[in-house]
Amino acid sequence: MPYSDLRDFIDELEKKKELKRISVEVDPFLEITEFADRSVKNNGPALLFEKPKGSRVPVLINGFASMRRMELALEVESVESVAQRIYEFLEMRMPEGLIGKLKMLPKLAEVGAFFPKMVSSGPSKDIIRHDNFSLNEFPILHCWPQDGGRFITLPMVFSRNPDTGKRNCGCYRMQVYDERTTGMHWQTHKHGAEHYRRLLKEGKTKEGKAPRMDVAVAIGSDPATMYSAILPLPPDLDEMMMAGFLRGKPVEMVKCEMSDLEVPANAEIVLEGYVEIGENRTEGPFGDHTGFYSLEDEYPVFHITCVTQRKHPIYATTIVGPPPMEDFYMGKAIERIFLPLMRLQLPEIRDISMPAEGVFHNLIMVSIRKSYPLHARKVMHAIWGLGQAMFSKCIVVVDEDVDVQDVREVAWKALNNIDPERDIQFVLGPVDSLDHSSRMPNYGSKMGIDATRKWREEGFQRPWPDVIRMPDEVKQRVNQLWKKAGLA
Ligand SMILES: Cc1cc2nc3c(=O)[nH]c(=O)nc-3n(C[C@H](O)[C@H](O)[C@H](O)COP(=O)(O)O)c2cc1C
Ligand SMILES: [Mn+2]
Repeated sequence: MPYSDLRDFIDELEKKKELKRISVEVDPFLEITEFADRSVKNNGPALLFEKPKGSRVPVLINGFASMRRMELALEVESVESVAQRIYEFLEMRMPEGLIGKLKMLPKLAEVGAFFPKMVSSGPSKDIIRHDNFSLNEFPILHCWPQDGGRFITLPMVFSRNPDTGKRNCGCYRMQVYDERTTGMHWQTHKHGAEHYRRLLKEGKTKEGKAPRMDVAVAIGSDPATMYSAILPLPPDLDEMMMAGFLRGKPVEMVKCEMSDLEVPANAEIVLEGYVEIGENRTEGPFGDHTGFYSLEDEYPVFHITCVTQRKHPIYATTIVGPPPMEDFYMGKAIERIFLPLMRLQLPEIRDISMPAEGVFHNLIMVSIRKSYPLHARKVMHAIWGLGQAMFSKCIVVVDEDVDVQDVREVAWKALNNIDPERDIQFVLGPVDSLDHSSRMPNYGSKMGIDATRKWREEGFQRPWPDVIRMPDEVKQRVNQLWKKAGLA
């Protein structure tokens, strides 16, 4: 049964002993971060702070912060099975003949069953406030000492593409400026930023006013719906449809009070408002998922005009910081879920891995079935052209016999296999907005390392040695002798 909302998920986490209620008073100013950081680094449970200092609203953190909790969130035994389901869908081509087509019908009906469904109301409308609301009521974290303020860290930010009318939902952090104003940290490559740019291009309205972009922010929902906000989907592909696919049931949406946007009916808290086109304000610094503070920068401003919420809402949040944090597990699940999609374009890919220390964009290790000269270079360039994988600062390509989930094996084999001057490819291109080393924001270089075995057709004339391995029969003989020798 799909989770009906956040509290349903919390109940399940509690049943599975994956959640700890914290009844002592803890301060959202730094203290909750320290709790969450220690817990995730010690494989601890999700935490529900019942008495955050200064607020009556409880705080959920680390709900996704282990592979087990990711599996519970997505209601699967292993996240690989999500990948398998996606793969089966993508494999689905119109078969020949009437019988074949008829057999397809149930699958197609299933596709229809994922589309979000409009409902007239829901718990997110329990309380509707056009005035007398304040962000100060909520236990919004001040995460790290040098942060520019308090940040909403796990929002689902809804907007519409002004040209196609298609919905987008992305997770972009929001710095609290005052009781009704926040930052809107959609980085330049993200879909929210693209919607904004399109409106910016339109310029002033007929009345000579700056156009406003309607934005609605939902905080806390069932876990698959929350998770869909971070998925790197193509533009105009509705995250709510993906959420419906993940949970196996349509997401129920309600219309906003102030705009024609829609938000999940089961949301805990909804902030409705607008972004004034052309208005920017300094955002940051913020202790980021790179483990460093991201620098101050100019970002749009979100003005809240209405708050709708449950009677007793729960505030869902996360922290990022030195890895591994909760977002590592969310990202690891993306790695697993998106591999079959990547393989659809690049069937030569066997596996990929983004170790925690690489904070996603800094390092991706790829094993391929190499079939032609410079094949590894082709794979690098393809990855640099593939959605948010464009940010990959360092791509290491190895042969298919290398297990990329084992960083030590990759380091050992790759370092042996490379002649650096020959095998390293530098390119210029867009880089992650969080990269503090690039010469300019969003502009920098990337490195691909071809660590595959080199071929004659690639100009390599020397023999290539084998990896050392003991034959199995010798191992078995020694197994016997080992005991006889008294080595237990
Ligand atoms: C905890 C967390 C916080 C994030 N914060 C931001 C952020 O502040 N700005 C941003 O552009 N992306 C942020 N992301 C990444 C985006 O959510 C992700 O790139 C997503 O695919 C964006 O959606 P979009 O492709 O519809 O734009 C964050 C991800 C996580 C897991
Ligand atoms: Mn999107």
